[in-house]
Amino acid sequence: MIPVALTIAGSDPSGGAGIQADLKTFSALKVYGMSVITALTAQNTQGVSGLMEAGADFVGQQIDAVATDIVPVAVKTGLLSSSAIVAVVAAKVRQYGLARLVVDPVMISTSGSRLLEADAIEPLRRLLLPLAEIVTPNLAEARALTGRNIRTPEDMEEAAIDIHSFGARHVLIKGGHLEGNEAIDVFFDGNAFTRLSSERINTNDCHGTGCVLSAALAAYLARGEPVAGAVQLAKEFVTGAIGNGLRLGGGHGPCDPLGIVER
Ligand code: PXL
Repeated sequence: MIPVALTIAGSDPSGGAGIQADLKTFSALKVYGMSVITALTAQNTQGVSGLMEAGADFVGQQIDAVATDIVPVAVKTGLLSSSAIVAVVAAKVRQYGLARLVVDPVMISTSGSRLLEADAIEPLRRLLLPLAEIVTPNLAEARALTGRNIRTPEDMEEAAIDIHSFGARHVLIKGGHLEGNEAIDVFFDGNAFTRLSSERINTNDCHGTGCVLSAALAAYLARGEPVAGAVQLAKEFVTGAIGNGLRLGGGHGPCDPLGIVER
């Protein structure tokens, strides 16, 4: 049986991030992908020019349709847009007992557009993080979730303890935006920290990196990997996707989850 994963996220018509990046990643990892769409964005490599939300009830209806027919082994959430969508996603995850939940707490696009309303951060922390097997904030998202200033890997560890205390069972804080030659991520399982380090790849073509990482995590969890192993494999996968960045468009080209040697 093919493993099945579900992404609950927004559409990026330029194909680099969001639902499109997630489905490419699932396919590259030989996982059957399903997609519940929370919002349409109008965007390209240069920025987001519009966002149109699906009604929260209709997001719930999409989840009902898939979860009552093909039960996903792992689920990821990406762009959720509003507190009403956060609330319905959390309620449906509970209703269907969807385990192996990866929460990518998407807040602001690389180009600076708000993708989660400010008043949805608190519901995301209170309703969704307690259901998460793992949550994958970048530095700005970890700051927004904890109120901490984060400048060093030690600060990232302090923030990971806070985020774990909100109920997420594992925390992966992505340090790609830290200064320095290395990209250091901090993984916390509630007991111990692991630092995952990779050489910084000098590229502007990294649109969709966060989406690909969280989708790869969901794919490896769907394939039955334990969380710590899935984190290592997903980090390798996204590093490959960034190394494969495509020089497309006039802004940040997409990273490419396809064409990576499969493990
Ligand atoms: O990477 C965050 C993200 C998630 N989902 C959608 C996006 C973006 C960033 O642009 O467009 C749809």
